[in-house]
Amino acid sequence: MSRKRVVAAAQMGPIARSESREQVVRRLLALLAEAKGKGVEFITFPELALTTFFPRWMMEDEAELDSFYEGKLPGPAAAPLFEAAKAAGIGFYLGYAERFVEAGRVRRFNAAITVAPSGEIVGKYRKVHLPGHAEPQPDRAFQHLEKRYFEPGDLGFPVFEALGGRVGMLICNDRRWPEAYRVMGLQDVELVCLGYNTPLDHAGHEPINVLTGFHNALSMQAGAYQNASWVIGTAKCGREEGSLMLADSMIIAPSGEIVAKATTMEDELVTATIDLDMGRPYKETFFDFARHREPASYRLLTERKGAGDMLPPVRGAGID
Ligand code: ING
Repeated sequence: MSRKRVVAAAQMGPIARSESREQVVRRLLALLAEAKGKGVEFITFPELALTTFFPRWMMEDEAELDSFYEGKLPGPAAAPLFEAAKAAGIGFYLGYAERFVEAGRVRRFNAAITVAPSGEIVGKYRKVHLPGHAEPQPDRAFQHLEKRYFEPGDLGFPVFEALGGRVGMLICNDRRWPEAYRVMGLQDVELVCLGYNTPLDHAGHEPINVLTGFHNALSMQAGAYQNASWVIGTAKCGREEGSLMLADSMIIAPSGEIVAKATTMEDELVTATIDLDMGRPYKETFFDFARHREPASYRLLTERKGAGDMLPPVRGAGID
């Protein structure tokens, strides 16, 4: 018996700074309606899907900054999306900026939730890998201040039951870090959902900037293949408040093959029928982690943050 599911990447074009949450939610509802018409069971929306990508600006005024965050979801603006999805029996991943006060301290995370077709929130994730800077950088057309506006995620990389399989989440820059997929791979993940906002000028080096699309696909295809999992990557894209961001939303199989991809830089529903059993043959042969991985040789992965000195040769290697 195969576990086939119809899924979608609900790509969004630019969200203007002046666009209200109600206006944005109307766009999400239109994508949901299109998904319903196509028999879609699960939708991945982008990172920070309710507002413009605000880390591109330095903001001193805390009230202005707070205006881009949500408290507990669903708030009043997002409620219609949750209601319509439940009525349609469609589950979804939604990226948003999370703000709350804990022990008198304001906490801010770049977060995402997964809602089951039943309407129940079954997964919560906070972005671990924050790119960019904490302080504004000189000579940049746009800032990238995620290290200023968010804390690194403190929930690890959870995997949970949804769609009759094992589902996990990443957010944007996480997709470039193999450890992130592997922690979920070690929980037998079968579908990784992620949203991204990827400015084409982020690296500040043109030879790298021109490869943004290649690096996007490379990262997600590698993560999918090396963990024998499906990956849905959904962009918020286009020229958003002057900043041009990558589109290329795509759905990738455990084989690493791209099975569906966006062709516009606007709101676009990218759909595919995926078989959650497709990763099984990989996990039973050369990616059978229990048979082939050797964690005793990987200690440096958790002992070191940055690259450092070479390790001394192991005794008895014959070269000491
Ligand atoms: N954005 C970008 C991303 O990881 C970036 C930052 C762009 C990093 C291009 C490297 C190259 O896709 C977010 N929001 O993480």
